[in-house]
Amino acid sequence: MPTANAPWWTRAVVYQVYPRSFMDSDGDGIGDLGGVLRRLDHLADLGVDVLWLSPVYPSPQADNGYDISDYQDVDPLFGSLETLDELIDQLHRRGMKLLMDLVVNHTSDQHPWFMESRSGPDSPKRDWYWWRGPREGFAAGDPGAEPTNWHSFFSGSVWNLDEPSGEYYLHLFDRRQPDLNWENPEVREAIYEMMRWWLDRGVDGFRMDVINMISKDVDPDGSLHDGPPLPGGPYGDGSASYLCGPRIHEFLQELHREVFAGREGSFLTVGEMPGVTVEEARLFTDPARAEVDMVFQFEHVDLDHGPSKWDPRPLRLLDLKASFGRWQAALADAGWNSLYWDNHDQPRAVSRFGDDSPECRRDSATCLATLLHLHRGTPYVYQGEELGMANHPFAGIGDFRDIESINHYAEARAAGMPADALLAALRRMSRDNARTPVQWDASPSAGFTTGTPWLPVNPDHDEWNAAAQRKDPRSVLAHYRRLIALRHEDPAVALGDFTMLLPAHEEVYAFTRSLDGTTLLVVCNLSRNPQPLAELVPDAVSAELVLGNLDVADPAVLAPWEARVVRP
Ligand code: ISL
Repeated sequence: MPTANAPWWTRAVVYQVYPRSFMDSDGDGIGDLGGVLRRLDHLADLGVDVLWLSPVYPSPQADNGYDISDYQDVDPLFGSLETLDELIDQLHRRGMKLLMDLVVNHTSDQHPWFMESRSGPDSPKRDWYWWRGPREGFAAGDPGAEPTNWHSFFSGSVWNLDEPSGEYYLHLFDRRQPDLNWENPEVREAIYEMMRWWLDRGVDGFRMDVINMISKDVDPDGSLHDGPPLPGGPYGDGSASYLCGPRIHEFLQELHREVFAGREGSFLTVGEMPGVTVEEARLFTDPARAEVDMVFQFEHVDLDHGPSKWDPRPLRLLDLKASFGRWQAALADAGWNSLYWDNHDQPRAVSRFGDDSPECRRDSATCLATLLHLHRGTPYVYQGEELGMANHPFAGIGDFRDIESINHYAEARAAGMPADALLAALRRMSRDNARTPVQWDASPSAGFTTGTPWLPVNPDHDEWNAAAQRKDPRSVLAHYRRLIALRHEDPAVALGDFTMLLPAHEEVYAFTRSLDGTTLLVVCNLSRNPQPLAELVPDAVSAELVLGNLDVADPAVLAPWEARVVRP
């Protein structure tokens, strides 16, 4: 990425709103667009540039809106198209942009496209989805008759039998989320038309849900193939057939051409890409190829568990350094990184990678933030992360609402896994940790709603809330504000070259960012142990402090969870 003429989003910070849990304006216990409008000053005060809005479209809410039944409207649960227009307008007045969530790998099974497709094998939209007969030698409905052995992200088979036609349809996620068939050009054109409609309405870009799954590896005769068997069950791993499939680059280039080419404006596209490799990411984000501006990759959030996310393990800092270091290097001269710890699918970073004990919570949250925001790439802040919100103390399985958690528990219990072990994994890894209401103040419902919140507020909100932090210059919130301002002020934060230091140190994460002869040195102590900075990075000791998360007690020692950005 050349420094001159670098796109606007290299200097931007994106804030993700998960509307259901952000702010409720009508007392039904579910956040809504009216609530987002009421809290825009929080975003402006933080200094973020872009709001990414998780889905607000009409939806049966099987997966909290990631199951869309109408792409061109707003669910009454959240407001109306008029409220959304008001949001676009209010954001633009404050100099912010709006990124819509684009979920086009699949629709809801209640989308008119799917209802038409399901009406029978002769439907003109039959081929808009993936319909297949039972496996050869099997009758529809027989155990093992599914066309392939792939396991769904949300448990069970990816195939659901439609009794009347005796055919199965594909759903990589829940059975209420059938996959669209991007091989069909009519499907692609319908999607591009819908995207152009949103841009005409004034939105500034899209976060593209599981966009690297839209191209499936299908034979010319329509066959799809089994994947290698997964341990402990009848299913296989189909990912080789749907992650970055054969036509993915072609589809994204076509999308870019059909939707953005020749359009006036400054847009942002970010593709969510589970399982994407750094080599592929470089291709996706090379501006010369005109596919997407950046991708969400998952390598760093996959480091603290085994092959399944439900098998959590402690993060080893060396693994994190190796991973981030590789992504920084590989996208240094072409392509661009997105930077995140948290989103609506991930447990809270302070509980997961930091230390949410009372002594370390504030310092580890601000240390992690400093580490991430000083990398080269565009940082994403997930609602509540800027307050140091932590995982929720879920008591039992009845407290969880997420389809992924609930399905996994049922499947694993049926396979004989003990309830205690399952609950322990859910408490650490469930997506519901990210989805408890934002903690605005210390009142009983944390200022989120006047009704009963759809997911309980974290009991720690009496201490950890925005109102308290706004008044406190040492708060996590104040620290995020400073980090975001620093990116806006200092071009080296946005565009400087990245060099990893101390790659083999197990507790200190250190690196430099250099641009046009100026250098920033970043040192972060990701542990409870004081670190001899004078020995480790002598240059950092007497350097000018640009930003730090603690009052420096001893310049030669990096205190537990201390982070410093200095100019040597
Ligand atoms: O959350 C995950 C970790 O277990 C992933 O498997 C997640 O489902 C994957 O990252 C895709 O996420 C996106 O698509 C899903 C939706 O449920 C997620 O909320 C969304 O971010 C299906 O639309």
